[in-house]
Amino acid sequence: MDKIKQLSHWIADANRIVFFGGAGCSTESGIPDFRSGNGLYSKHYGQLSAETILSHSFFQKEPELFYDFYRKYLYFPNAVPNRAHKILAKLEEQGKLLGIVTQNIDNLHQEAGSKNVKELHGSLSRNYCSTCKVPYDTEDIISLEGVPRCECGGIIRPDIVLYEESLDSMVIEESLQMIYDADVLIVGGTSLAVSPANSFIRYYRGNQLALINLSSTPFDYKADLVIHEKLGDVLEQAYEGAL
Ligand code: CNA
Repeated sequence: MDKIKQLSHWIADANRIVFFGGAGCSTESGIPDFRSGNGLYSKHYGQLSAETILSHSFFQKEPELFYDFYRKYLYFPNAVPNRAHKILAKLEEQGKLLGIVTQNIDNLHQEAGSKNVKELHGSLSRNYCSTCKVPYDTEDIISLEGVPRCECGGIIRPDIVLYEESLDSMVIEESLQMIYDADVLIVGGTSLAVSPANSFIRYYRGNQLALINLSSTPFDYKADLVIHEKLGDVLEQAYEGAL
């Protein structure tokens, strides 16, 4: 059977779909991913790699450079949800999708209307003072020049998980439970190169794992259906076929 038709059948019969996604889910909204040809990892900032700049130790040592990078390459205030985000939100509203586990930090699933979103790597839409923990709106910090500082003098930081930092244990637990409970697991727009997030799909117990990604991943062999096409195209066609 045609792969997209197969996915349509799974979606039509499911009522506990879980979507596990990454940066490829938002490239169709104009936000670059990390590992595609023109992704952020192809950009070097002087001699520094994106991975270095987005690390805890670098943020502490060089907050000016971190914020310069953030403003140029991480924060996209005009990005809006694309077809993939919207279809996933509709599936949740229709009671077919349990929720989303995302590695993204762009808040686009929530902007599309998704309610149950587990953000493994945090979100750029939340910020807090690294000293006194007072929360700040992104609009407030983005309008400031240079390194945004709290009234207490501490540096304000986005509520994202930087390299060298650990994931929130509650978010991990809830994400794993959701994947464990899924009847259909759709993995989309992720290279599955980032640990520990990439190991989460091992908690899926079913036999309807669809992996939709432009390039191949180290976990393709675990999937029951592998589609190397654009996520928005695939979800749109599969959703329409399931109606
Ligand atoms: P990644 O390693 O950059 O992989 C993205 C994958 O998506 C690649 O394998 C691409 O082939 C694939 N891809 C790109 N566009 C599409 C598309 N339209 N349809 C299907 N596949 C596509 O990103 P991961 O999410 O796997 O890595 C995790 C990192 C990336 C997390 O820490 C994120 O915080 C981080 N990130 C997030 C964003 C965001 O929030 N939008 C942007 C850039 C990086």
